[in-house]
Amino acid sequence: MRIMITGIDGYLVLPLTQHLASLGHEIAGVDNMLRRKMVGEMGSLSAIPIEPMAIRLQAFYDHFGDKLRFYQGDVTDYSFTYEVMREFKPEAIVHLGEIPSAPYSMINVHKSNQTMMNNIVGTQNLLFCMRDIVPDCHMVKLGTMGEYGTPNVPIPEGFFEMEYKGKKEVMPFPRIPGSWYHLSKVHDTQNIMFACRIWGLRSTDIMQGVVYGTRTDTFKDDPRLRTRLDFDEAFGTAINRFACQAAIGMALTPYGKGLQKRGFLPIRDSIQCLTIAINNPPKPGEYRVFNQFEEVYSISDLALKVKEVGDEIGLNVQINPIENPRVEKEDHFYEAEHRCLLDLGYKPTHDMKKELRFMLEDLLPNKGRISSRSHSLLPSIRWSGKRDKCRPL
Ligand code: USQ
Repeated sequence: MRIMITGIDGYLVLPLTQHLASLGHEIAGVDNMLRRKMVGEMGSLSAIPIEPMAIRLQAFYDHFGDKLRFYQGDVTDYSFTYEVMREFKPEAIVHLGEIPSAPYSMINVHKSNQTMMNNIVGTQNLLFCMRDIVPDCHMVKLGTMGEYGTPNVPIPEGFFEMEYKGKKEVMPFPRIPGSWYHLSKVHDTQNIMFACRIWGLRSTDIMQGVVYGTRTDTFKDDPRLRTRLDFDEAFGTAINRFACQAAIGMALTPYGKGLQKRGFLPIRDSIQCLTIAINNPPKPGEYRVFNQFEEVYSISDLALKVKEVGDEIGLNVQINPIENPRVEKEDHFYEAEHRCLLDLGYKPTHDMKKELRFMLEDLLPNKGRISSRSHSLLPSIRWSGKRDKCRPL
């Protein structure tokens, strides 16, 4: 299949691209190299050393042959996107080229606008190009479980049914997102749904939970193929940050009560799920939603798991809850349906401790890199708009 993938320099996308190439797909990889710049702006770097794009591409060719054409550019630039799609004519687009950070979008009006503009305009350009060039193409779009927020009722897979005067209507489940970033994904969702309804396009909108881990089966022991792992407060997810904190002997930082619950999945499962979505396209005109996560944990449970694994290898991990810089429910109901991918054959890994052990093995040799940016492990971006370091509770 001809698959266009946006964001191929990113954490999840690089190994996804490797995996799809190893299955024999032809790939157009797009990236504007923004992630490296933004993490730099946060005063941080990837805990796992990564290569410049030219070396990554060489390693790709060495292991996977000429399956990848790389296009450096920005999907918010309509002419660039149009040209790539006109030349490559994708049968599927996997759109992961968005700014993925809630804290980054909460820094100030500029970061909020940048996140909105980047995410919404990029998706719009792809939708218009699909309509005009490849109307039968399937867009697999990365949304987030955070679009739903944390309501006091179970979360279905995108839609729910309402009945009035004997007539049934299927409606999108309400979204109560927790940041400007999560809102940008809600807007994307609305726009994609509209494009499918009006133009007959087809799309799978993936509501993904928090991804973690440093390993997939695609790296082939070649360090040039490794993917990044961020730990700064904007681009590191809770569990990746906790693993980095454990590796350098810094106390783990659950925010507030730490009873916030989220759905989690290891990076290797995320790749498996996205591949399933690509291999099982919806019908023309269909917009569907998959909730993509493996297991639900509270943030405190996560911290305890990292401690357990760290202690087993002699790290003596401490946990010090700190002030919560975010405005969010700290203790709440959380139940979300996630059947679609399982029905299509997703086999969850079900071994968070094993993944955590791999992470610590990969992070310990990079202690120096993480320690050199340890300031970025303590949050200072508050949802109130103030910017000062959070204090221990
Ligand atoms: N948290 C801590 N301590 C930390 C970091 C985070 O307690 O050091 C808490 C946060 O307050 C939040 C939870 O952990 O309650 C999750 O935070 P996170 O930074 O791991 O994840 P989030 O901001 O929700 O965003 C991440 C990705 C985003 C993706 C989302 C999936 O950055 O791209 O969309 O996970 S979900 O969380 O399901 O919305």
